[in-house]
Amino acid sequence: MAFGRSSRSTPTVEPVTLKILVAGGFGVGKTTLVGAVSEIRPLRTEETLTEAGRPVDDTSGVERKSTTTVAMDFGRLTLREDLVLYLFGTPGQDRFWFLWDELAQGALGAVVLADTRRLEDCFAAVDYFERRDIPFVLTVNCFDGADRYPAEAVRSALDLDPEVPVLLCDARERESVKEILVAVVEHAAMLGARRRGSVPV
Ligand SMILES: Nc1nc2c(ncn2[C@@H]2O[C@H](COP(=O)(O)OP(=O)(O)O)[C@@H](O)[C@H]2O)c(=O)[nH]1
Ligand SMILES: [Mg+2]
Repeated sequence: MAFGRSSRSTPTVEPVTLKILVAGGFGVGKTTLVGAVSEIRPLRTEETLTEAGRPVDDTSGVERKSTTTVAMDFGRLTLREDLVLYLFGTPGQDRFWFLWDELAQGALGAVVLADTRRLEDCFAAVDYFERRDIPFVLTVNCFDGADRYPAEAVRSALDLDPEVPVLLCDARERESVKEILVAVVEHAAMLGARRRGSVPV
């Protein structure tokens, strides 16, 4: 990008990279959300197993199994020249809970996606982030045909802390998803500043 610029231009800075988790129940739109904003082709674990795993795994005879085991999403979004988000979709299936602690290492914050038709599917994710003090934004993915509820109704149904942002999105829309991710960064920054004592509680 800096190629051909005059020597007077500001030197390109190394961007800050932030890790954000995308959690929620199975089928709530995690893969869709990551795919909607990612600048890189979303990496799915199917591909990891078949491509990266090829030299070590002898998959002969179990090809079908190796491509259906786990679904985890990975994506990247440059919010600004100096700020890049890496998105990690947490596995929705209960049997992959053991991966969450690895994924959560170094995460700035999280998006918990919810579908108001099956709100209980996000309880586990909400609990997980609350217990570990990982900042999160509760995001209702507005499926066609699902009733709309005011944010406060969702907050009270989930018994969320008053300061947890409750937002609506369409996981298929890039701009909608971007707003959610910006909200996660801002919420985490606010909590971080408060923990450091630089803003009044
Ligand atoms: N109408 C609608 N469909 C959606 C939306 N988000 C996801 N879907 C669909 O819901 C299904 C499950 O989404 P997916 O992203 O695979 O869920 P995941 O299991 O959380 O990764 C897919 O068929 C999506 O196309 C949305 O915002 N609106
Ligand atoms: Mg998925």
